[in-house]
Amino acid sequence: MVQAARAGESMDTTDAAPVDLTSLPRIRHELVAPPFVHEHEQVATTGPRIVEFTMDIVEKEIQVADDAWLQAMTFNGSVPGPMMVVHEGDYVELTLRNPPANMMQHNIDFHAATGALGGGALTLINPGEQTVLRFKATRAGVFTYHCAPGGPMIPWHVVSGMSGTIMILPREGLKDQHGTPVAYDRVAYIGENDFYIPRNEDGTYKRFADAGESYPDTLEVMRRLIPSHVVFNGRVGALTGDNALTAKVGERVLFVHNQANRDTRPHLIGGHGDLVWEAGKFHNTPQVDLETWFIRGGSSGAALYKFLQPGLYAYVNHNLIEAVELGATAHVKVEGEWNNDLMEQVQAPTPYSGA
Ligand SMILES: [Cu+2]
Repeated sequence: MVQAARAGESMDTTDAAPVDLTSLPRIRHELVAPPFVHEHEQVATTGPRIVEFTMDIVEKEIQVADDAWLQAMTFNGSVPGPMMVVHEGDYVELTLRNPPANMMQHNIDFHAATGALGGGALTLINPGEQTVLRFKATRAGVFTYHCAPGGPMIPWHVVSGMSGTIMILPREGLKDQHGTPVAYDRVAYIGENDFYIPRNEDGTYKRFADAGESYPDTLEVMRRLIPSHVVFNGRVGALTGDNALTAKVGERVLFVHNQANRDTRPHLIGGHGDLVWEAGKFHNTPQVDLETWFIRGGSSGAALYKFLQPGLYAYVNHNLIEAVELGATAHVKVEGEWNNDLMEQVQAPTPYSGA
């Protein structure tokens, strides 16, 4: 069954001329689970470095909603996979490990990388194997990475949770539409997933013993292109209520939004995108004052917003059916002083006084 999953193309690069990077300093970052991001500099204070990361692939069941479970496949145990942050000109050196307890082959396709299917052709590993891929971060922006082990395994692994974002910052940091440097106070890393969970005849969601058992029924739902769930960070409510994101009035939050499979349209209710790199690539002039922005399936985008009012904000996919009925809603709890100049309730509701 799944062990026999068709492999992607692999590639032999052993005849290529060696490259000597021994003079470059190395730094290692431990990855942290979303919506958070490992510590990093926005403006690089050093020259290019080799930046080391390690990720374990974890196949496990996750709960997607109160009544729905998914035999998920994950980078490092989280959906989305953790965000890596480097600077343009750095080298990313990833140790990718497929623990023996897993059932399937996996790999990683970095949209930020050049050649060999984004690294996918050089990283295909069986359970019980690990590999090291190095690529040069030559383009600045937020980019999707995802598993792509070949054939029908590609969409299945992606809609089972295997995607994430790498952020490659310009060495001089971000710039606004005039070319003036801008910074952020925090990153909110949101991975949106469309899930296709099969139902029983009575309408309840099917629960499976393992991913292999779930595959035939899941494929049938996938081929109808109607997701059962569209969620942020792996689960309905992963970023609402007690799990809400937080900020203070005056703080600038960089919302990084990843969707590896399907188009989406983030909107911050009551706020805006001050600077939006809709396609996620930082050497393009950011758009200003956006109400809603578009993330193409298979990409990450970034929007910077400075919160100006306190309160509870909803950050949604503004297909509101997907936001409210299918789950694509996050909350941001913002503390600070209300500004009556920006908005004031001039009269609280009173009985209707018309004829
Ligand atoms: Cu995979």
